[in-house]
Amino acid sequence: APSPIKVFTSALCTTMHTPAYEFLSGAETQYYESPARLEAILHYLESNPSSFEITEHVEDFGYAPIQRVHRQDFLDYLETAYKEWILEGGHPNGVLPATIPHYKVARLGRQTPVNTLAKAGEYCFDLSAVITKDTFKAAWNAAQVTLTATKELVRVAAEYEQGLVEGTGAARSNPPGLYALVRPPGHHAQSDVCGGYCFMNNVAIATQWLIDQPELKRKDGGPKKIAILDIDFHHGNGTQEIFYTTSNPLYTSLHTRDDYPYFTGAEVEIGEGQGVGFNINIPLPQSTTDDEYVAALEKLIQEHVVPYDADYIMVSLGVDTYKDDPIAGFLVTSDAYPRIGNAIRKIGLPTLFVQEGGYCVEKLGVNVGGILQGYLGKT
Ligand code: OKP
Ligand code: ZN
Repeated sequence: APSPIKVFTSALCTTMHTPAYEFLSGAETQYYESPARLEAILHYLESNPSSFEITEHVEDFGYAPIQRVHRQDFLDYLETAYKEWILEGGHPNGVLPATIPHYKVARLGRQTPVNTLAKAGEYCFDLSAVITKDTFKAAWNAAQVTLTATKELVRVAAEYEQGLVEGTGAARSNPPGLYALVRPPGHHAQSDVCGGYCFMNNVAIATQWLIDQPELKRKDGGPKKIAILDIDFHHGNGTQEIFYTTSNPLYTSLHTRDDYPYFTGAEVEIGEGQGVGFNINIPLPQSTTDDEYVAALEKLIQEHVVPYDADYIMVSLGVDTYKDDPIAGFLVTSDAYPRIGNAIRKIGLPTLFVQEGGYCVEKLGVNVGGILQGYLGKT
């Protein structure tokens, strides 16, 4: 039988970064990326103790792994923006831009942003990434929780490999699974711009950390290879950008072709330089059903993820594919999630699931839980 999934989270994920509102279609609405999301998932996991082992133990990996992925000027901005905003008379809900350097304007000439509002526009691409007094700390915490889970991934993966060699441990059909239950999410955060509720790219930071570990090597002496599977409804423009010119990791994404973030996620975005062929976008129509989604995922896995021959799988886990998601959603029902988890299990590699989106709070537990249970082979 598979071991329970180790879940890494922290109380700070629910107490920090709580903007009161955002703007959707010009209207002031509740902030959908809320602590209630995390609480709902945690509640589901706690009521299924045979499948999940929850820990709030968080190690401090410091600043270096974050600096490997994000530019220092951007990080400094995230850390200081709110204080400066308030000093300049900004609204206490948090920092939001008023003017964003649209490319048609920016090509007329670029100036180094010094003004508070100019910086808000320079470092943010939409109106959903509200910076509050503790947003930097919240994003930092989410990254550290994800890194803690990643360190454990290395340990269980080594155990699993040993088991396979000796034929005594888990069979190929029961690869170990871990889950970082974090917020704010990360996959829209690029190296130097926040947006889409994301400030620091948790999956990118953890992936780069794995690649950077000097003692973690493949048989050929090269760094471990990671395949990222982004199953959030939205395209992960941040993760794509961060790894666009490298062949490790492989970035793969299934996402809406018709919705946010609109300007990225096309199939023709295949990577650049060394990265050509290592960025795989599969845009899907709004009408995508359970069967169509699972078929697209299985095809992506067979054609791209398996041939890549990775050592670890990182899943950007969003369940905003769900049909009743208030800001997103295909026609996907709760029945699809265990099937999705099962398809990922069949890759047969140690996998870290990292929480991204999903906003239908009432169904978040059963939907996220469905993927994880499916990964455990419980369908
Ligand atoms: C973050 B994640 C769409 C409104 C878009 C921002 C959405 C960010 C999604 N109607 N607002 O990928 O779940
Ligand atoms: Zn999303």
